[in-house]
Amino acid sequence: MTGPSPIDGSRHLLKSWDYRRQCREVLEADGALVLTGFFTAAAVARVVADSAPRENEAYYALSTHNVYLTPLDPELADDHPFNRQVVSSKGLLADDQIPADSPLRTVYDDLDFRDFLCAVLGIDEVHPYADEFSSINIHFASEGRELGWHFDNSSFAVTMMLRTPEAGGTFEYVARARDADAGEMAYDTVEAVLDGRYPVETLAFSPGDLVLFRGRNAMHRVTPTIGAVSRLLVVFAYNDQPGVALSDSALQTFYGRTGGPAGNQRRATRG
Ligand SMILES: O=C(O)CCC(=O)C(=O)O
Repeated sequence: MTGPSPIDGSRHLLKSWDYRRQCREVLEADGALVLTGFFTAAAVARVVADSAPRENEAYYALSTHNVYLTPLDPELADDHPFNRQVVSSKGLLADDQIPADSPLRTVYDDLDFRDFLCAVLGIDEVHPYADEFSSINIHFASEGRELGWHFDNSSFAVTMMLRTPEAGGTFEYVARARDADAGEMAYDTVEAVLDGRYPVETLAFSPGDLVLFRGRNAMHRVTPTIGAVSRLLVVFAYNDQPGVALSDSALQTFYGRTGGPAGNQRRATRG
């Protein structure tokens, strides 16, 4: 893309170590960071104009899963928190469906943006996925569609709201529901959340806002869209190591198709 940057650099000083430190402190304290007005209004309008008419090309994956995004355990009862099923009915456009000149690519590839992410997330490097589907995705949720409660497999998520619905489409979460690195499953919390007995927080964000979120320990969902306007959101997915691609079975699950020859790519899971 040519022309003005899609990032509002006057509000978000990506190269400033002070700004990076402030952002990192918020992310560490809250498990979530919302950078208001990160994407310019012109860039949001352009991406919505490019993608909204293509909602009918979105892929809708199989819609039930457990909160851990794993296969079920037949040794456990169907109503055990590990096996409880939730519905995810959003659709998506994969990276290979996003135009080469999209402002989303300008942001995704921007080295200052990547350095900023590393500094805020406390990691050394971020790299694109080595498969052709996973790096940038656009999620669509038309009326009644939702994303069920889950923990992510990846340690961080980077998203940007493109369009909010008339109502619903609310991001709800339970921060620090578990410590995944310590092997915690948090069955009591998971059960209470699924039963609606646990207090949950909501994260408010608007078109153009960038969200950094630690979803491996925070259980989260997006409530069903209400009204005729579909919710549109971008996911920028990175790896902290180069050359990592999703496995063919994960690609089949998330995108309904697999890529070309795997070559010597490293394969990973995601969610
Ligand atoms: O739609 C959103 O706001 C968040 C998406 C999300 O949590 C996910 O893809 O795991």
